[in-house]
Amino acid sequence: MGKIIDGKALSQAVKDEVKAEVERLQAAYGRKPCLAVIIVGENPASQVYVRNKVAAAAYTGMESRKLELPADIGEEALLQRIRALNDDPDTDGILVQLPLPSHIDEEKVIDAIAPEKDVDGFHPENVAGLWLGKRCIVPCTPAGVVRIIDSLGLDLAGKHAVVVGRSNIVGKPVAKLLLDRNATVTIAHSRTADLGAVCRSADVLVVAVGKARLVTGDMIKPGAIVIDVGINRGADGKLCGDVDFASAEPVASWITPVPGGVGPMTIAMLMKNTIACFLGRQE
Ligand code: L34
Repeated sequence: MGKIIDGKALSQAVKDEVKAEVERLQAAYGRKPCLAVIIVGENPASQVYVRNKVAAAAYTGMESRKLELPADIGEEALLQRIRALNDDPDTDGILVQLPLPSHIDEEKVIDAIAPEKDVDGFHPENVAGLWLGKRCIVPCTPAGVVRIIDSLGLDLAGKHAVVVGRSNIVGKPVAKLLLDRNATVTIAHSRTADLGAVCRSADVLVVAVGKARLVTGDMIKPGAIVIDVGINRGADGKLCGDVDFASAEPVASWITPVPGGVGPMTIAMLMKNTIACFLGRQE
C-alpha cells in the first residue's frame, strides 16, 4: 500500500483556481483582493511561512502587504496596527502570524481582527460559525487537511476518524470538519490512555501534536489514510512530521509527506480565504 499524497501539486491546483478568480474579481469589481500579513520578531520558521504566503499571493495576482514589526513592539502598538488595517477599505484579509512574543496576549490580538477580515478564521465569531454550521472563514490548516481528504473521493460516513491533538487552530476545527463529513470522530491528546490502540482503530488518522515521529507504523491500521500536520525541525535542520514516515508509509493506503503535504495546502487555503473575505466585504 502506501500512496504518497502530493500536497504541492494539490496546492498548485488550488492556487491556479484562485489566480483565475482574482482576474475575474479585478474585471468585476475593478480591484484585486489584498492580504495583509503581520509578522512580529524574527522567528525563523515564521519567516519562512510568511515568505511562502506572500509568494503565493504574488503568484495568484492578488495584492499583499507584509508588515514586519520588532519583537519588542508593545501590545497596544500592535493592536493599533490591526485596527488601522480593520479600517483600511483596501485591505480584505488580515493575518497575524503566530506564535507571538510572550509579552503579547494572542487572544487579545485575535479578538482585535475584524471578523470579516479574519483570513485565519481564528476570531470567536468565525469559530462559532464553524461549530454552528454557519457560513464562516474556516482556518487554513484544517481546511487544507480536509481538502486533501476530499481529493481522495472517499465517503467518510461510518468511518472512524481519529484526530491526535486538540489545539484551537488545528485539532478542534479538523474534528468538526470530519464530523461534517459524517465520520465518527475521536479526539486524542497527551493524556489519552493507550494512544497506540486508539490510533490503530482509525480509518482516517490526522496527527497535529508537534512531536517528531510520535506515531509509528505499528500504531496505524492497515489501509488507513494518514494526514501528518506536524512540522518539526531536527538538529540537522531537516523537517520531519509527527508521523514516522518510514514505518507508516508501507501500512497506510494514503499518507502525506513532510514537507510537501499539509504545509503547502495551508497556504493555498489562505489564498481561498482571502478571496472569501474580499467577496464577503462587497456591496
Ligand atoms: N496566524 N499563524 C497563523 N496562521 C497560520 O495558518 C499559521 N500556520 C502555522 C504557524 N502559525 C500560523 C502556518 O501558516 C503553521 N503554518 C505553516 C505554513 C506554511 C508551511 C508550514 C506551516 C509550509 O510552507 N511548509 C512547507 C515547508 C516550509 C519549510 O521549508 O519550512 C512544507 O512543505 O510543509
